[in-house]
Amino acid sequence: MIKFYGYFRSSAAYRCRIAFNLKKIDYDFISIHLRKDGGQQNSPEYKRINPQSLVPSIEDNGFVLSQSLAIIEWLDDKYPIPKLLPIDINLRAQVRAFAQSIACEIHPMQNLRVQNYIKDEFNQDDKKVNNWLERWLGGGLTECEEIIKKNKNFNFCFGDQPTIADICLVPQIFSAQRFNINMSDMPKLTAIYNNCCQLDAFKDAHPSQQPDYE
Ligand SMILES: N[C@@H](CCC(=O)N[C@@H](CS)C(=O)NCC(=O)O)C(=O)O
Repeated sequence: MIKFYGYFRSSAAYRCRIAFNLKKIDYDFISIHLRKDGGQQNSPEYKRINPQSLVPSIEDNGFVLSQSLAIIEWLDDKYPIPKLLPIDINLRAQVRAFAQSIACEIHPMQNLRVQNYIKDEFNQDDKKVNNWLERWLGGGLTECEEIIKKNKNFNFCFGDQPTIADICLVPQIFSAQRFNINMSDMPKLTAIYNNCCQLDAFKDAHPSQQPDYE
């Protein structure tokens, strides 16, 4: 069985959980607590799995992989049904671009180690960190709303089936809610989020449903 290293609140791990669930693949979960013991992601044992000290990672018969989007595409190649990327090459590229807008532009700005660095190295208080999150999470999601506004009124970001775009969107909105980002001017993203949350694969991947939830 695939070993999956994650943490309930990690939005990158949340993406992989949704992909596992959509494809109905069981995995062996190994909890890496991001705050306990100085952050278990920094332990020498875990660094052997992921030298970047980030979750998620997977291990499958000696094959080790990190980076949630790489993991999801690997799962999609290995277990092709249901497809998480459209067949049409233009649409496929747009789905990847949207997923990367979240995973490469928005998400890194909220990372625990980035927030800690702002606080510890630049002596900023929680209010300043919240301003930072409002700028980068709120601003980034506003840009995503503009991208999705150009599409037809689909149930999901790029059609009537969830793709890696939705897989990235839902955990990002979960984080936005956690950091009190105002999304009242993002009706399209909110509607898609609500549609996704009706599906068992998304419900069961929610942080509150994980064995390490606290
Ligand atoms: N680009 C990476 C991001 C991974 C990432 O940032 N993981 C966060 C949790 S969501 C983490 O492990 N943070 C640990 C830390 O900040 O010390 C991916 O998509 O897998």
